Amino acid sequence: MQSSPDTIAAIATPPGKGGIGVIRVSGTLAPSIAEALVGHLPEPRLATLVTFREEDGAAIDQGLILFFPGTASFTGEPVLEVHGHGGVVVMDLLLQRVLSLGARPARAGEFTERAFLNDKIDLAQAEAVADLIDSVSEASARSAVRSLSGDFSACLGDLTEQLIELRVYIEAAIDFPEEEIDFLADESIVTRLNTITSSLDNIRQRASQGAVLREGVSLAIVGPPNAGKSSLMNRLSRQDIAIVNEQAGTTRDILREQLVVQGIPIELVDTAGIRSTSDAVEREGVQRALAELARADIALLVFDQSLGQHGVISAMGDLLASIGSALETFQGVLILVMNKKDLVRVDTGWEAVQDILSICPQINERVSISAATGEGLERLFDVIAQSAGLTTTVEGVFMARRRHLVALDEASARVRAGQAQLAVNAAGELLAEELREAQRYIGEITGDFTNDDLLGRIFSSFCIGK
Ligand SMILES: Nc1nc2c(ncn2[C@@H]2O[C@H](COP(=O)(O)OP(=O)(O)OP(=O)(O)O)[C@@H](O)[C@H]2O)c(=O)[nH]1
Ligand SMILES: [Mg+2]
Repeated sequence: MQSSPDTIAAIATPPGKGGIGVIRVSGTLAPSIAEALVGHLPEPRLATLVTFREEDGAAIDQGLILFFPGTASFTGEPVLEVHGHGGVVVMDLLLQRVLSLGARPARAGEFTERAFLNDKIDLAQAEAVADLIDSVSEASARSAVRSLSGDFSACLGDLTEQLIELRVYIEAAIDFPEEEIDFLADESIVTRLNTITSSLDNIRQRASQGAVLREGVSLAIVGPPNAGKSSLMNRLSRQDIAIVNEQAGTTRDILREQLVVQGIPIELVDTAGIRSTSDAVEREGVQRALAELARADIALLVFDQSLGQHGVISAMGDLLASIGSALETFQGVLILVMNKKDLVRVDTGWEAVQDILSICPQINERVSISAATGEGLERLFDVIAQSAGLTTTVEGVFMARRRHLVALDEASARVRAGQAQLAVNAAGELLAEELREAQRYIGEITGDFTNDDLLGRIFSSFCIGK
């Protein structure tokens, strides 16, 4: 791969006022732009205090200039960083001056794209640049930086190495049949395949936790009217978002709020209480509640335990009668929340749980809380975090994207198919072919095998200046 002929420039700091603002320039014209802008070529990699000037010598601003020559830069091309004062007008004047010296405005993500094209970073690292900048929690920032520094890529590199070695071994055996390797009897092939599948599983687990940190999960609060869903919404988000009232059927519209629970971004959704009703508006609210349930990753099924054992079971019965199929087909994690704990001396409603579990076996977890006092909330947060797939036991989470998980799953499926070929048919050629495919899928993650469409999609989702 070679560097692109254009020299690109963009304001790299966010728009608005700031103590400083930075313009980034990358490409072969970088040295000549520096000379024209400040009168001399700055010493490489040394921050120099200079005056930036227009063509006629008029000063635009004073600031620092940094020059990274040759290929030892972020993009792999000569790079300039122009640090001026961070005002909208002065940044614009500086950028116009740089553009008049032959640079063109950079497209979104173009600096990182050049870093990738010039082999400075691989694709997973390039994506981690954007993910680090967009991180909404400390945990996601830490996992992004782990991917950015190449830990994820290094694991994938090891895996690719193992795949290649095994392929070479098998293909040699196929090409020289006189050596008569008995594929079935060759223990080393089986062992190596097992090692590969277990490292794939390990990487997949670390990456899927990173994907949760990055993409977050949607959490729907559903249940019968008056159970305290809106009170729970307000309690979880620590804000007074939803109207709470002792009237059944208070909430009709869907209410949404973003929050971060133990480092996981969560979209919290409050819904209308589910019951059969003749009120057209409320009926629409119930329809919308069901639609939210269907697309949620996690659902909190909330009941009022102060209704007592019989009351709760009857509420559950009503709910199942009107939306039973929605619960049966629900794909996510279903958490039973027994609310209004403060109103009961002993957990009376809790006794109903066994009955509820027997009529609704989809329930994965149960928690007793009081939305009014906040009791039980800590445990609910833990259960939510666990349900989001984040067990705190896994070390070294990698920031990963959906496409990485898909590629890892495909690779894993190919290796397992290969194992089956070996076990059932003792077919070396087919095993080798599956391993080749697995390697290709791993290569898609790091960008060894990718098409331009995918690259375009990935980099265009960046901001200008990255
Ligand atoms: N004592 C007590 N009261 C609660 C608790 N949670 C909710 N409530 C009360 O129960 C009533 C209903 O609460 P909401 O949060 O509006 O219930 P909802 O499930 O959103 O109701 P709909 O929107 O009508 O479906 C209100 O009077 C709340 O103050 C709780 O934990 N303890
Ligand atoms: Mg409500």
